[in-house]
Amino acid sequence: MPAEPTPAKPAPAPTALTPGVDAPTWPAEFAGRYREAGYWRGETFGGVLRERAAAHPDRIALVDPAPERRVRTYRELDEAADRLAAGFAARGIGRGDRVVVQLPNVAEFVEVVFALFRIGALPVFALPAHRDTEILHFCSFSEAVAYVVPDVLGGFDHRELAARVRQNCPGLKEVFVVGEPGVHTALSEVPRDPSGPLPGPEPHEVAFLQLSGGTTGVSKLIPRTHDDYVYSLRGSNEICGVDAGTRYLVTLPAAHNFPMSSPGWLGTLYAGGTVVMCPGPEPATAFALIEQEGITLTGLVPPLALLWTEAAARGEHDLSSLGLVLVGGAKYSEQAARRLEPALGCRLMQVFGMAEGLVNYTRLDDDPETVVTTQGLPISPDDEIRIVDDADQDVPDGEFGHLLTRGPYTIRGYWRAPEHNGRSFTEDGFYRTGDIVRRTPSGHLVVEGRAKDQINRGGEKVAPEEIENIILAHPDVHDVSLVAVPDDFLGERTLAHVILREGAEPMRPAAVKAFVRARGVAAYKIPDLVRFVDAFPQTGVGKVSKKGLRSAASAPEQL
Ligand code: OOB
Repeated sequence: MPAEPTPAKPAPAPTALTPGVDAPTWPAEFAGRYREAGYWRGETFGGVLRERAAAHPDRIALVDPAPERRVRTYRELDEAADRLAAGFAARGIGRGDRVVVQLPNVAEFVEVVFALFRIGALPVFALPAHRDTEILHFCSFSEAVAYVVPDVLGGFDHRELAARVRQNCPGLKEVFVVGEPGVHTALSEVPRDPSGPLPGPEPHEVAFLQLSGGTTGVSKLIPRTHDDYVYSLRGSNEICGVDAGTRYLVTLPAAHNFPMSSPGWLGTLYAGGTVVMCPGPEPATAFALIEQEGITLTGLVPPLALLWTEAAARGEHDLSSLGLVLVGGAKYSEQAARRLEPALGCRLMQVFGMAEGLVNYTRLDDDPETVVTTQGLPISPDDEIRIVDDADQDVPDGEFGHLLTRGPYTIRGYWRAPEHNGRSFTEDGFYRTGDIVRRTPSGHLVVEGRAKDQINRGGEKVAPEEIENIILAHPDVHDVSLVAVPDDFLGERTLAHVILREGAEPMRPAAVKAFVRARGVAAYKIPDLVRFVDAFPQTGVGKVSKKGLRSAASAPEQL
């Protein structure tokens, strides 16, 4: 009998990435340990959706309530992801390619992201608030081949932004628009005929790039793998009791790590639950949806938790389906935390997480004092926590220090940033979080402050250097320093101290703000306050003393 011809092995899919170079990864010894412990199970996002669609095709995966209610079952979401993946592939998007996704909380967000996961292309998660400066940086630094935008959002035309970015970023071949495309391509026009199975990614590969809050001039990109992120979802689901009956409201921007994975919309889909997109976080919109959709779970930043607590007291909506609200992203004051459960009639859980990895939660069986006074325990028994002094020596138990961490879902380095990685990670791979914490006898972490040069404006992170560099470009500005000032609502606001050049005409604060706005940055980064000064306080070694500026700013006679 003639021998069967051996089928030709498919050629390995080309990938533009060099593992371990673009994205530093875990040493083999650690990866082996994490697999053996059952944290990394070889799942991919595309594969998970496929399995859920096979197991319960008709269950509702996704609800997009506005402008008219649209519903996707697991089967429909799975098929939509396949068709769009084929369409993207036909437009030349391949495995390892980067695609900047800047969409609000709409069903298309989830479809686009799963289509890219199926191809093995990497979404780069921009926030809807980002503007020219940030988007151009994400597109050029990640060498993105495509950019996905809404048409107009909150009166801002993202198609015009995309056209400007395209002019300055020749590698960007495609712009896909959800809605009216203008000069670009409508997402709905991307061909949807599946052309056969695509070579999907491997579980150890990078799945997407998240954004760091940033401490330097530009945001760093955070490479997360399927293996590590899926583990953080499973761990979060277990802690928060997420299951097929969970109805999660995506209140914060879907692109942020907190509503994505803590446990977020991805955790909810992993568990076979239902994700409901919230078009705006204000109580009027969100409360109506909680009532209509029987929402059981959501996540909020502290300023929103305050607003919700106050609004719930008015009793205009039935919020009784809500079982648990997570609050995190910035320090939640103990006084505010005490008021949430009685006002909303549900449980509170604090979450202290970071896009780089480590996530801590208070637990459902913690006593109520622990829930309102701490920021929780890590997800994993293999999350290693060190609390150290300025010389990297461990501080005695219970004392404050810098939080360092290493573990099965904390990155070992930023995307293409070897120099920065040298500063942000210890030689043995611990991430320097920049947070100052102490540990209680039960192991719960309490966030006491921050050593990193970052301002946390109610969960939205501002890197002072980024904004200082923009203001310095003003011809009349000699020097500038951006600091945080305490704020009852946001926790912190930004204050720019500006020294004008000799002989420059006096300037108004509004002119500085307008200058920053005109350079095209997210609105939350525009200084809240501007003060003109003749000189900055100096530290002992002649550096600008940000501490001096902060305390001068909070002195009552100066405000
Ligand atoms: C979350 O992620 P990022 O990457 O926007 O910001 C991380 C930083 C932390 O290093 C810390 O400085 C601050 O935000 N932070 C908190 C906090 N949660 C985050 N500071 C005090 N108390 C908290 N509860 O913000 C994030 C990611 C996943 C889940 C939740 C939040």
